Amino acid sequence: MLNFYIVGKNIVEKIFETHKVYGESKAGKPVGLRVDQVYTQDATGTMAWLQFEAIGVERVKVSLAVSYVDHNMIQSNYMNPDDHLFLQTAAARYGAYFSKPGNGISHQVHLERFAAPNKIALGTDSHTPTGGGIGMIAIGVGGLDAATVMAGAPFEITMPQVMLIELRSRLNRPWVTAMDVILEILRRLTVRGGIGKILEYGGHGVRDLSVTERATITNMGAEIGATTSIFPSDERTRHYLKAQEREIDWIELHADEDAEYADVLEIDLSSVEPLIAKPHSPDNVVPLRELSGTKIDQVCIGSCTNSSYQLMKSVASLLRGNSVAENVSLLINPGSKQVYEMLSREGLMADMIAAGARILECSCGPCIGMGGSPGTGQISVRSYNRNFRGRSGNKDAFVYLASALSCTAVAIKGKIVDPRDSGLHPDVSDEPESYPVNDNMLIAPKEDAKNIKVIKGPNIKEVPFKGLLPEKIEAEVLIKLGDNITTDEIMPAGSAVLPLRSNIPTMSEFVFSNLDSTFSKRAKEAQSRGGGIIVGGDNYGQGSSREHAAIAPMYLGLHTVIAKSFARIHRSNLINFGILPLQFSRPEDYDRINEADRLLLKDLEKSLRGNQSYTVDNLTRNYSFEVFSDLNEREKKVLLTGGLLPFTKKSLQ
Ligand code: MIC
Ligand code: SF4
Repeated sequence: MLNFYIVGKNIVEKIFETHKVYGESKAGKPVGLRVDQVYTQDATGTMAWLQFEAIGVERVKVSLAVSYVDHNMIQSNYMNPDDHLFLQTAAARYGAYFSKPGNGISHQVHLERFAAPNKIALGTDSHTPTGGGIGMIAIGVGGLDAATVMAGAPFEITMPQVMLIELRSRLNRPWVTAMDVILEILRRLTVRGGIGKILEYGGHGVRDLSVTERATITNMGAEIGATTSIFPSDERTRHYLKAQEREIDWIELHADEDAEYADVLEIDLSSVEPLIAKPHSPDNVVPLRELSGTKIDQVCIGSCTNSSYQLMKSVASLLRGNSVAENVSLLINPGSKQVYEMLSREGLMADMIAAGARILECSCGPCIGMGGSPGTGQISVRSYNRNFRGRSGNKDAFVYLASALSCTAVAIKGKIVDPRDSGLHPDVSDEPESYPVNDNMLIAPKEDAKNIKVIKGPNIKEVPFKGLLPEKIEAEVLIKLGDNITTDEIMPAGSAVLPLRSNIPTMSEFVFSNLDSTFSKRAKEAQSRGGGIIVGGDNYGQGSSREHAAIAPMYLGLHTVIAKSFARIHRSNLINFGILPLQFSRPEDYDRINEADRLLLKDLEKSLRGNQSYTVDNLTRNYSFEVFSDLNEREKKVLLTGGLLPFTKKSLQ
């Protein structure tokens, strides 16, 4: 007799199964997925939409596409407003919603207005997993990946392992928040602990968290290196969607009782305490009390991680009747127009202003160095998600990350304090019964759009491409780097560089500029001698999804990156732009290479089609070593076709 034993499914498997176009949703196997929603933000979106245009289809083919403007908001010359107009006209022409500058940070607005359980969304930003708070698989990708999916291709991913984060008990409110939970997980798993994984939340503790609190946790799963994070969809999810007048989008979604997971991490919510991440990495986490007494200069509250109405209301309650300390500058960027409007109507904004806060528009702002940079040697405590050196716009500043409530207490006291000993008492409220829904800054796609002209300002240049994979590479090691190099280090952001996102030739001058100001000059010189190679450690390219960190070095003549391991999005971006990501077969060989060594790799196509092992001759030091690539069949084809754009054009023909 046949004995059928059907194993229960976790949430990730359930969603992947209903969206599978080809392949297997088994860890390590490539799987092609039908995507329901794609969204872009302006800093990565100009490239994405230029690439969409280059693919040459008439209209986006996914059910929902949204183009947000939230990063490049400072209009100190023509560049950013020109980009905004390009994005608005491209959205109108190709069938996407356009979220006007001022409507809010993409992830917050998307959660409010579009995210829904059981859907799959891609976003051209690493914090797209924010949507996991509502029970959606939401994955951050590079612009070209998003463009190809909008043009009708499935999204292919190597199926990650699913790790259960089992939440028990309840938070010790008022001072312990969702931000402390994710900092605790970062402390335990580090910035590499989530690589190749999706974090699925479960356990009774889930009920203690509202949707926006869950979204704080899934948002910052990006810092763990996870592909995405997801919560179940339950009555609290229904409540949130109902309050957003979208109850129709609700469906219940839970893991089966006997679902299986590759790994389990238990978190007892009641034992989490107020935490803080020290410079210059989000996993450098300690209890806040350990830093008590440290004098600070700036506090920033908001960002896509912590700017829900529920949270901002508690922040306002702390500020009511208090003053920001003399030595502190407090900046607040509400996450969306909806949140901003609610705070204003209820007088909560007045409490913030009266206390001495500087209110910024609804945008990323200081989080990405778009204004609000701290001064030299200054300490800034932020409710944001990243504190990489230099990201604030000043590499000589020290950025700490803590919850919005801890940030507020610290701003009032002028120094780091354990908020539980601050003598302050925040009001803790639940999510409201209804949100004011006013989508007047969200422009719906036009029906008859064929004659709409896409307007490109003079700063918008064509996207460069690499061309076919050469038979051999003989090139120079331009730079040798350590572990966890961020895309902020490869291609810095900030108010000077961000407006160049549509202009690779000019932007490429800034590659690695915070680490080595001679890099772009040296790379250009090396071009006449065969081009360049980058040598990296573990987790090369962590952080932002910006494909500029691949395109700009490529423009400067980069052929390959040899690293100990790669972060997911950056690895895909390299492949998409025809750059071969190679890994040391023996990590010790990393130690033997030096900057300026000349390396030779032969028979690239043969090795790539064969066992993906390559011999590298170090011509300067006269020895050889082995490296490998771990490309799946599609990635091999992409590289052999000269990158994802020509590959997609060919496959859509
Ligand atoms: C970031 O937080 O680093 C950014 C800026 O939002 C990036 C996107 C970008 O570089 O444009 C991200 O998270 O992907
Ligand atoms: Fe914007 Fe900062 Fe969020 Fe990135 S992390 S989307 S820069 S608010």
